[in-house]
Amino acid sequence: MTLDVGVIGVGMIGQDHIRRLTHVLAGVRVAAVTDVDLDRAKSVAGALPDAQVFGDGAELIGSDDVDAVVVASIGSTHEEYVLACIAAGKPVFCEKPLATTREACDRILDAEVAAGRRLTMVGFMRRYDDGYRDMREVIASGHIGAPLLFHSAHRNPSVPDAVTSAGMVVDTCVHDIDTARYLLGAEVAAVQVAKPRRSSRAASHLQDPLVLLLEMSDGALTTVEAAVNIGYGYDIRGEVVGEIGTVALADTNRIVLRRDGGFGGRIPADWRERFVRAYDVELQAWVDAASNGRSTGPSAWDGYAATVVCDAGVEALSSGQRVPVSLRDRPALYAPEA
Ligand code: NAD
Ligand code: ISE
Repeated sequence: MTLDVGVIGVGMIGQDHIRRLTHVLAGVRVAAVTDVDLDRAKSVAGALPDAQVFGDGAELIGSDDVDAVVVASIGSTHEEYVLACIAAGKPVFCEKPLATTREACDRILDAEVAAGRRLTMVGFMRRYDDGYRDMREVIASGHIGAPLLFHSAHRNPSVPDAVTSAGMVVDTCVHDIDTARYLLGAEVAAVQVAKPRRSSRAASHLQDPLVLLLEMSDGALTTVEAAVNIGYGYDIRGEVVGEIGTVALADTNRIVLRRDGGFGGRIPADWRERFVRAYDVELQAWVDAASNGRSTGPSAWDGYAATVVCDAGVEALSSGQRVPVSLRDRPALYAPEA
């Protein structure tokens, strides 16, 4: 069986996901696309074997020619599309964030709980990265003892001027927040933000770099360094310190080059390159589950928890205070997968 997928939002990641759905993954094809920029949607569809262009997301979701939906439009539009997919009973893969406010995420949780089944998967692709998966396995095996600290560094080479300091928290650190929950198996209980000396490469309105301190519900601590004008490449680092050992992401190179009295390797240019395999594995898992009428992976609950922590992070950034995080009770629908 081939899963007919409709893609809403055909910007950078929408086009990258269309490429993998069309040329890399099995059991799926892109049957429909839409974008508020209809010319862009038409041009993307023109390069596909047989994709319809819909005038808007609601039409695409309602079409009998669409079995399942990828939402890759800007974050503020996600709630509307995810709720429409749940109402239509269609599996939806929603790029992060699940939604941009706690209230919007609440509405999505309420809708899924009322539907009585999970339909939403959130695009936290790091959970499908071999390195993070191995780290999690090591932690779970007890090899390093109880985890005490997680240090995460999230460095982007540069960002457009439109990016704000709050945006660095909700758009960039959201991945590290989810990774902390995934690796440590605990929720975030409180957030503080430290503001180091600013990079001279950053726009004048930007607190770059910034450091989040996340207090986890079991007492462990996470530090998140976000830097978005680091210049030298897209660099993702992570290390968990346990009672008797540590486990860290290794450098991702396959080769080491030696010449001119030095040695080195390549640093990825951006998230597409660094996480290319993780995105492939993530979307294949979604396709396989959706084809069997199931959902899998990061759930609406994970999306909700990350957004609530981001809200607290933004408050801590502006107030300079420690901000406690309070989550609603987790519905039984979102009990961790066995
Ligand atoms: P982008 O700006 O390149 O593309 C967004 C697209 O959405 C544009 O084509 C825009 O016209 C379209 N759009 C805007 N409003 C719309 C609407 N109401 N209906 C339909 N389409 C609409 O942005 P991007 O970098 O591709 O990011 C898209 C989403 O993916 C964001 O939520 C972002 O956070 C997420 N993202 C995730 C990762 C990751 O690593 N998982 C990486 C990049 C982006
Ligand atoms: C982008 O939206 C992503 O999700 C990338 O994974 C992240 O590294 C980048 O900072 C964000 O802008």
